[in-house]
Amino acid sequence: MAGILSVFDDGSCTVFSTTINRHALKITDAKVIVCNPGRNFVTLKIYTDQGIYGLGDATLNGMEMAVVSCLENHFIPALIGKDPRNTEDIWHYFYRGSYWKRGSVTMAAVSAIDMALWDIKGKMLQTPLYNLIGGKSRDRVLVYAHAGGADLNEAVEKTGEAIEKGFSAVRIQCGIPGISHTYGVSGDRKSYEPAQKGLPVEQYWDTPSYLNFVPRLFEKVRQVYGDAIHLLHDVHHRCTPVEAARLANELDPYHLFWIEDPVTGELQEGLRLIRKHAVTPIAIGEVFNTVYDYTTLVTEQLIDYVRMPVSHGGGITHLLKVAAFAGIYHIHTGFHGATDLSPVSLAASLHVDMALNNFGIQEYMPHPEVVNEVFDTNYRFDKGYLHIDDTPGIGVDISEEHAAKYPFSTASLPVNRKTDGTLFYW
Ligand code: EZ4
Ligand code: CO
Repeated sequence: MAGILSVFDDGSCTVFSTTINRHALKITDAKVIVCNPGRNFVTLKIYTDQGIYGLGDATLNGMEMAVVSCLENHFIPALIGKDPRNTEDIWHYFYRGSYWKRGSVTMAAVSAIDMALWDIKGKMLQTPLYNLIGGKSRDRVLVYAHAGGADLNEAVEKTGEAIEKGFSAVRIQCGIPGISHTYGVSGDRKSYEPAQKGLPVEQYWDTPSYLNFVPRLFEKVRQVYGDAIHLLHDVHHRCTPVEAARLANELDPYHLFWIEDPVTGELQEGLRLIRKHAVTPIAIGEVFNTVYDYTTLVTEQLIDYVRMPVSHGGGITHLLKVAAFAGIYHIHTGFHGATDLSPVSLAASLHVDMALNNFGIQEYMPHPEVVNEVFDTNYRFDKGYLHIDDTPGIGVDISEEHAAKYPFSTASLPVNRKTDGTLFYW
């Protein structure tokens, strides 16, 4: 049995060689570790008086230092002395208790705290996180890969490479004739990383060219790879409701697993028009941070998948509530999993994916090898699925020594303009 060797009269017990007093546990300190093994990551480490620490991912792509400041100057001082086992109360302390609530920066900080506390809870009880939130609802987690091509042929080729690697679900993005940069396509054939060093680069966009091209892309991919493979596509917030309705309708024949962010997430009512014209499933929420961003989308059944990630949507505590709310309306999960979510986030998502009945799919963009020098992970890919082991807590550790070799370097997401110069959504 994992760990607990003896329990004493005063309630303390011995776990391996550490003696834990179960009647008292206090947060003694917390620190923020910022590193850049190929890209920036912000990791919160919370220490307790029992020698156990927990990790949370606080990375907000291109806005890292805003979250660091929120944690260091405002949240960490208020955490010291609290009992880390009270995850619900501490969540409400930082969410409900803050007059200035919601927003990406604050919620990334709340999320990191919550993740680290659940990590501590699991380590203390010597059990993987999924056992604390419902146990295993499945053996393995279906994931989707990214395939991005500069043109149609390359997109088809990259889709084939993902299938070769064992993926049964592939998100396809493709360069559009007449547009110089397209979301999801890497210029140098390396793995796609949208944040670039320094200030935001400006890119150009043309919706009519995009709308004409995308149905042809999926027609071609279906011809080449057949019906069995799950196909996904990210519109990345770039259509108006009527444009999105046209796109979703024209994609109906190719039976996509989903289209993502067909309109900007803040326009919840915009989804009504899409639903009137198409049955292509819809996923939304990678930029959301509370359940309140979802109320119309869920109660009117305007979407099929919730994408809000554990690292931006209030951590485990809040994500479980969002998933339960979605589940009542037969909506599934498809959590965000781009490379700007650290291995701590990916592992935390996998625990939630394992435990939920209404799990749908998990995004999986493998981190480059250098990231594994800094983070010690507990998941592995096999034949289209991720498997997570039974390491207690979230199960990912960080090497501060290796992290220190890769100092922070400012990077920003692009800014997008229409071809005539009008500022647009990226
Ligand atoms: O652009 O995570 O579905 N995935 C995405 C991502 C986002 C980045 C932004 O930091 O849309 O690639
Ligand atoms: Co997306």
